[in-house]
Amino acid sequence: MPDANAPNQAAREAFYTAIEPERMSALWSVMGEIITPAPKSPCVPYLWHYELVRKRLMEAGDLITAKEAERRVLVLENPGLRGQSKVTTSLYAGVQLVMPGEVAPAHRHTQSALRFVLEAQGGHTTVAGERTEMAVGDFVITPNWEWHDHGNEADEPIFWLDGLDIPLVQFFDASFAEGFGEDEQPVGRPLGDSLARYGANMLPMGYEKKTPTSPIFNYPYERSREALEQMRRSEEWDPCHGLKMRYINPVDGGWAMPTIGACLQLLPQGISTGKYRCTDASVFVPVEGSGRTIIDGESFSWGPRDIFVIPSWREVVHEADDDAILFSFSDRPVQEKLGLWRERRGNG
Ligand code: 1HN
Repeated sequence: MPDANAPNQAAREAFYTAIEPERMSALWSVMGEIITPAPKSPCVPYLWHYELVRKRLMEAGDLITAKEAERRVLVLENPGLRGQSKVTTSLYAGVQLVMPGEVAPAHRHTQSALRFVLEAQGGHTTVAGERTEMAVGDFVITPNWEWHDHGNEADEPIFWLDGLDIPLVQFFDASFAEGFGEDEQPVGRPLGDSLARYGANMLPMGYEKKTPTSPIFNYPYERSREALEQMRRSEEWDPCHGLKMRYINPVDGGWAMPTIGACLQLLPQGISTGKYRCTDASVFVPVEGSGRTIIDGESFSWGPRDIFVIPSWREVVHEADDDAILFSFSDRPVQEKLGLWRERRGNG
């Protein structure tokens, strides 16, 4: 930071004023703000209680149909990023409601989406000609530029969390979108086709990787939960994460989506995790259990379906009152590809 009491300070100020209309500025007066010694984000920690989000969504259900809204979603906007429709600097989150009998019409866009199902008695999404039924805890992917529509033929409303890479696509000025022209796209494959083809630790002979996104588009909760239950028997807990698994693309073992990394973790009853920080801001959704997460000393108590955000490089401790299962997502795949991702355990 240059000395504000320098003998020629007035001349310096005059110089800055002179070059401003010439669209130049002095790096030395802004360098400390743009190259920080550690991440310094306007994104802040926050928690949305599911009960409140659900109540507001039901009110929205009386005000507008899914078809009229195109997507009936309440955006979860980070209080530090107001007016930007962002939950973190790089990601978007919202909660979507589809009422019985409704359809959210088919469209496609260059933003990739994930769904994490919060409440469902039925309901489906169709992606690229294949339909999948949605059950609580399922992790469902809509790859970029694939047609997708949602429907609910059950008697109860369906709610899910949407996570999209909207701010990343915006950053690159690479947004394209179009409607299909009909409410629903034709279904050309049987239910469960992708999971059978790609989710059984086998690949069809001659399979060639053509896209960066996993060919599995519904990772059923039942299976992921069972994996964690089986693993816990070995009692090899990570001090900072309990038991944490990442959803993978079975074609290459990488993340299931190129821009968003998703994980499911088990925190055993009574755990208080070791201090941890990392450069990827994350959105967390507890599925089972209750506890609290302490972010830079501030405690956020959570139960099933609450949604909270941890910004980059904040010190985090999780405490579970009973066995807890947490889903989370972040931009970690992007940071890893760019060689930016870092973590730190313990103090520091
Ligand atoms: C979208 O297409 C969905 O398909 C949800 O359900 C949320 C937010 C912004 C832009 C597109 C969906 C969205 C979205």
